[in-house]
Amino acid sequence: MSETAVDSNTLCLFDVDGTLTAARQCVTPDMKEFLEKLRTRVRVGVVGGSDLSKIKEQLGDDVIQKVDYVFAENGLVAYKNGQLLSIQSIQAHMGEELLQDFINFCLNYMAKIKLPKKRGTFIEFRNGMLNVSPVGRSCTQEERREFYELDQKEKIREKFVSVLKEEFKGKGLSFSIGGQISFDVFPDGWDKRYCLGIVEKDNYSTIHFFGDKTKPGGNDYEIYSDPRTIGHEVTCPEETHKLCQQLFFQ
Ligand code: M1P
Repeated sequence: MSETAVDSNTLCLFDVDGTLTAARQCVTPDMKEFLEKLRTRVRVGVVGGSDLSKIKEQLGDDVIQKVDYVFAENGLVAYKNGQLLSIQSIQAHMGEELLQDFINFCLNYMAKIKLPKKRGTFIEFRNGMLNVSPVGRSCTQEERREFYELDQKEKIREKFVSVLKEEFKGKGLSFSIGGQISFDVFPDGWDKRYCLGIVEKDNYSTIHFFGDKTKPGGNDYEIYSDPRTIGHEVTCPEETHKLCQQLFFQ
C-alpha cells in the first residue's frame, strides 16, 4: 500500500446496525481495525438511529475518540473530535400536550396487542426521539429474534406506524423502522439527514454514506437518497468493508 495523505475533503458516514455491526451486536476486531485504517485516508463518521449508550455498547466506549464524528439518534446528539457539538430536545420541540397525547395513544394501542411475549420499556424517551417497542426493549436476545420473525410475517410495526400516521396526521411527526423490535418517532426532518446540516460547515466536497436500510420506510433511506451524499447500499458489515477497501485502497 502506498503512503497517501488523508483526504480531508472526503467524509465517509456509516450507519451502525447491519452496516458496521450485525443488528445490535458488537463490532468485530477486524472492522474496528479497518475503521482506524480508513481514517488514514478520509474523515470518518457514524450515524445511528440508536442513542449514544447503545452506539458505545456496539462500537466501544471510546468511539467518540476513534472516529471524527459520532451522530447518535440520527445526529440529534452530535460529537465531533471527541467533543459534544449539539443536542436536541424532543419535548421542547413537540410540547408537552402533543407528547403526552402521543405517548398515551401508543400505550393504549400496545395494551391491546397480544404477543407471544411482552417485556418492559415499551417507550424509550431519548433526547431527540421516542423509540417505541411492542415487545419491550428489555426483552432477551432470543425474545428479540422471536418478535422480529413474527413481525416479518404479521407486520406488527408497519400496522402500528400506519395507524399512528393517520391519528397524528399534520402534527409534523416522522416514523422509521430501523431495527428489529421497535420504531423511532421524531419531528419531520430529524431523520439521518439531520447530520448533513451539521457537517455542512466543514465544507466536504464529497460525502459517502453506507447503510443497509436504504429502501423507503427504512431509516437510511433519506440520507442515502439525498443529493448531498453518494449513497452505498450494503447488506452486512463484510460488504461494507469490501466496498471501502475497493473505493479507498485500490
Ligand atoms: O440503529 C437502528 C435501530 O436500532 C435499534 O432498533 P431495535 O432495538 O428495534 O433493533 C434502536 O436503537 C432504534 O432506535 C434504531 O433506529
